[in-house]
Amino acid sequence: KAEVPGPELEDVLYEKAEGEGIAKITINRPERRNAFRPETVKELSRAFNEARDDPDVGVIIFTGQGSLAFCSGGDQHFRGRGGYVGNDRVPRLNVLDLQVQIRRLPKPVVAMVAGYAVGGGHVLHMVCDLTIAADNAVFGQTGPKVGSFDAGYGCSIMARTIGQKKAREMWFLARMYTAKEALDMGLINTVVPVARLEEETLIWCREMLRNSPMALRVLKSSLNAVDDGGAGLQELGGNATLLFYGSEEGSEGREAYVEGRAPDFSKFKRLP
Ligand code: 2NE
Repeated sequence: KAEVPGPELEDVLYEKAEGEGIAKITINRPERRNAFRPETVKELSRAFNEARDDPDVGVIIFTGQGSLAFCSGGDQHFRGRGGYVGNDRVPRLNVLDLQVQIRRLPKPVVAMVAGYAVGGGHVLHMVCDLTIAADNAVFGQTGPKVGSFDAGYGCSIMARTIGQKKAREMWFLARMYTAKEALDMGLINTVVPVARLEEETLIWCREMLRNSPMALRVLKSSLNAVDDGGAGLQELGGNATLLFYGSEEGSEGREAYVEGRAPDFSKFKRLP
């Protein structure tokens, strides 16, 4: 178990494998199939921020407690007019902000799915970089059955991942799909027996951790940029600035300013 600054977490568990570079964030509401309420999402956001800011963390596993569900979406008992209503009585759809946070987090986020990943829970696994599923996993969008939909990333990332026809099928019919079907349509990366889920997820995480963190960071933002428009380019551009600040050429500009002299960029080649 690791600490997340601020009030104690109630709906979420945050753990770090010491010396491994892996953080694990778990939705801990198994009695509701890990459905989220506004407070759950706020806690998830804090945990993801902690994992992002921690230089020892290179990969994040996102999962649900128990083997019956990854996440069953928004907790319908908390749904009001205008969104999900939390302790402050304000209706909100703060899970959309969490999706953006995971999408832009500059480290790989791996969804580890056992049981149901449905509704808003299905969108959460889709915004993760990889999905490792147990053979008991079930995937689907239930929104149209309960008077809801996610017309943001819930549609755009899905269509990009499995294609327009399959995405329309998944949303319009609101069927459930087995792990094998999800694998066949390219919705997830692999399927393993439920007893081996964590072991297999760790193998994938460790393999990524052996690779260059900067390469993974830039690749994630580049894969996002294709679909995320101006925000995607801003994310990719930020990585270019980050790399430039580490270069001699970038440093020359700063040093010249601090030293009160004109910068000398003449020694830096204009590469073809
Ligand atoms: C997930 C599923 C298929 C599981 O079925 P099963 O048979 O394994 O369990 P059961 O008995 O349905 O659920 C166990 C307990 O969890 C609660 C149930 O009400 C039940 O409670 P008790 O009767 O024991 O008291 N539970 C499960 N999911 C819940 C939920 N989402 N909200 C509140 N309570 C929930 C089955 O439970 C199911 O179909 N669940 C509903 C899935 C769903 O429709 N989710 C919302 C989609 S909309 C959404 O997430 C969304 C969006 O569209 C846009 C923005 C933000 C969110």
